[in-house]
Amino acid sequence: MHEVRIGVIGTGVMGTDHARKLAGSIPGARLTALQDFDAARAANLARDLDVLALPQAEDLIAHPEVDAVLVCSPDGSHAALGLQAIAAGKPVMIEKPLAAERAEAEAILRAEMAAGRRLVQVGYMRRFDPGYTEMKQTLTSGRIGAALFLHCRHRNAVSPDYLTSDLIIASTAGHEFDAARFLLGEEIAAATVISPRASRHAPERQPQFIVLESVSGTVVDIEAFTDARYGYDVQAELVGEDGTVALRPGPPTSIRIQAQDGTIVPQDWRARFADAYRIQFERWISSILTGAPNEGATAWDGYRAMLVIDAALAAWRAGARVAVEQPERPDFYR
Ligand code: ISE
Repeated sequence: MHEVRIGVIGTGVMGTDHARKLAGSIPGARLTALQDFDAARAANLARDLDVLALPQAEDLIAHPEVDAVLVCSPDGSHAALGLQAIAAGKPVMIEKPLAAERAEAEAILRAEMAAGRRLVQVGYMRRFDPGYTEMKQTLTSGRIGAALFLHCRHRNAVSPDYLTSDLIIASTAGHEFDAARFLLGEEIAAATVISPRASRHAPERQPQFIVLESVSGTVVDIEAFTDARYGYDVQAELVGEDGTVALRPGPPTSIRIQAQDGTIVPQDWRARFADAYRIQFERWISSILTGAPNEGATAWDGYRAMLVIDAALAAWRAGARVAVEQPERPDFYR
């Protein structure tokens, strides 16, 4: 195989952005098909990109011109589509989260192990962001000593009405849970959550402040604030015994204008993580072509992130510290 023919399920904001990337600029990738529950939306994009628009997700997964599947449909459909792709023996990248329910995630693990090869990658794209990658390398090199604190901030400019206080933990902060596991290279042992007052700009939901403890004793604090107005702002700082390493997400230029000196803040994640998404696809395609594994989140990583989400939700509801379940990692995922 010298190219991978990709079908994208879900042509909303992320699916459209991904489809455009896969249609043009990823070596070895060829976009061949799209599907969305809104058939007209899929057909419009398909016409624009000169690819097939298929009526049902099942048709796309089974289509002979689709070698690999990208799932960008609503969260509730992720697991069922992932299972269908595994049954068809096709590699599948599932936008986060892996599944909406824990039992569904466990069904994916079982199906993938029964298939006998790694077919699933979860779209936790920060693992490919040059900043996060360098932070991890710095920690691993030993230069800053053992990690004591990881400070994370996740701010969105605006958010949709359906985003509730619990979804800020389950969906928004899910990225931070995976990033913490990735950066620290270990599991999360416990979660505690404190919620400040709601912002007057979004009175129906509360921002969240989540404290995680890693198994070896690093404390991770996460501010998840989805109505920050001024822009999309993701920050992280690792504090070690001998020094710190932090993201520097700013653009390469600064602007002085009308008595102000500063940089432009992106309005959403597509611009901020454009490199991460591109590298994620490049590595995914090359690992399908060569069979070599990559740094991407496996189904196991997606499952472990869900266990942290479950503990954080329970901690929030109970107003107490909740331990994260620690199932044993199957050999298949070692
Ligand atoms: C959104 O749901 C995402 O999936 C993005 O990747 C994330 O960075 C953003 O903050 C979320 O709201």
